[in-house]
Amino acid sequence: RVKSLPKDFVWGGATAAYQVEGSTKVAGKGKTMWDDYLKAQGRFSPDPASDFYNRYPEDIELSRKYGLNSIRVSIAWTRIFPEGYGKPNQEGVAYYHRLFKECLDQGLEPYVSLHHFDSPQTLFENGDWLNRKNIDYFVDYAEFCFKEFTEVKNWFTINELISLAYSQYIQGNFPPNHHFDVTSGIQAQHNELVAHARVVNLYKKLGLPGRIGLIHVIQPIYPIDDTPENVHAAKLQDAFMNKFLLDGTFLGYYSDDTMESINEILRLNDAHLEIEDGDLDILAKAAPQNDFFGMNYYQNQFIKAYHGESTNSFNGTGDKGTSSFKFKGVGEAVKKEGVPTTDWDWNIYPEGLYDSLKRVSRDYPNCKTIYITENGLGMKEEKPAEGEILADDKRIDYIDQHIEAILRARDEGVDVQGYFVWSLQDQFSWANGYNKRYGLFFIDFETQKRYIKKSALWFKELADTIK
Ligand code: BGP
Repeated sequence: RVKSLPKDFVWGGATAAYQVEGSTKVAGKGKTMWDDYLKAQGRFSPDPASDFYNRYPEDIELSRKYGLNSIRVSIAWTRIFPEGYGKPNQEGVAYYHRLFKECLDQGLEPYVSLHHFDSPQTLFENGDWLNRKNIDYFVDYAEFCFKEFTEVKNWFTINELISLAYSQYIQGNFPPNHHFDVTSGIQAQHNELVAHARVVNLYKKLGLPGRIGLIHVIQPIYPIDDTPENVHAAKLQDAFMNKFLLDGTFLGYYSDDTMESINEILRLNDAHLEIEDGDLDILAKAAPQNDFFGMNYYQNQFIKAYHGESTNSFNGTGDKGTSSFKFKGVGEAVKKEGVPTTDWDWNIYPEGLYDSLKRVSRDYPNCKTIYITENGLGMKEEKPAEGEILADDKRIDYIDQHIEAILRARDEGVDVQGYFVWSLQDQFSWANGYNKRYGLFFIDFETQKRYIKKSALWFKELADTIK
């Protein structure tokens, strides 16, 4: 369907340190909140993941060969500061210098996140983002990185603030596994926004020559029908999943309309939010200073009103029909006829991406340039025979439909400048392990051998149309 890409389009693959690097116990690295948790859970290990710590030259070479001009990576906070603060670990610092050099030497522009779900264990134990002291440590870590890694010109502070807060405290499938702990869920969102804003303000104060932004996953919420009850439920769910964070980031305050919904949710769930003196000044100062916005998009949600007790079950195995979500006083996620779903019950709905791009550019003038920083299809896939190419036509179709939606929004004036597929190569998935694959390149996790998927060839064909 999509025939060509715009001039100078950023065309990349995305990774995250903990999901690709492996080598979690080497070279002075400290533990993240996942190490002991995954061990105790006993389902899957973060080692060796994609062994990117050792094999990055190979993956970067593949990226170049298949036409990518950019790559999204994250720095593991615990490779730089094993305990989250204190003395920097020189081996970790040296590793990222080597990685960035390799990217640049191969003609790939690195887009670098400072935090991608991998809080240091020490800070996790003292409250993670719920402890305001950890915001200070994050700002210090960011400052160190800005001054050290001057070869990086494109920074993201935090990846998917909502997914982290939601998975930790609402859905309960990330450590510490709280379910519908609404106070923590909203407080973590706010505190992470303050952390982001402080880092943006610092970056601008330092007058550094690069660009900075953050990454939100947008999950557009639609009422299942137009009854007032369901329309209201969708409005509440949207405030919790999207609008609270978008307002905080790009307006620099939470609008009355947003707070009306948030307060209704808090009331119904005996929860509260604390905004400290000065927080809103920090947000207001940062809002116009974001250079760009990284939007991740996978799926939308259809919502119906729900008044019973909150319950949910998370589909971590890829068995269709096993996920459910019911949020007291807010809503219940339901499926809509005619909308296909993945094996993990995620709706396939490219129109949601188009709608989200239009919405963000219409409602948030401070949101200037947008990059789609993640989008892709998770599947179970078998290793191809030697010399054969894995035919992932479903993934190509998924990406194709979503690029089409992006280009349509762009034609209508939304400033989208690039696309990073999730994911570059197959990786370790936080709550699904190794059987949910997203990559352009298949990895046999036992031998670490890379195999080409058809989507990589398709990516290359489109890459060749970028002038
Ligand atoms: C996003 C994360 C990624 C990645 C992706 C796919 O929320 O930023 O780190 O994991 O989702 O999610 P999953 O692995 O659960 O399918």
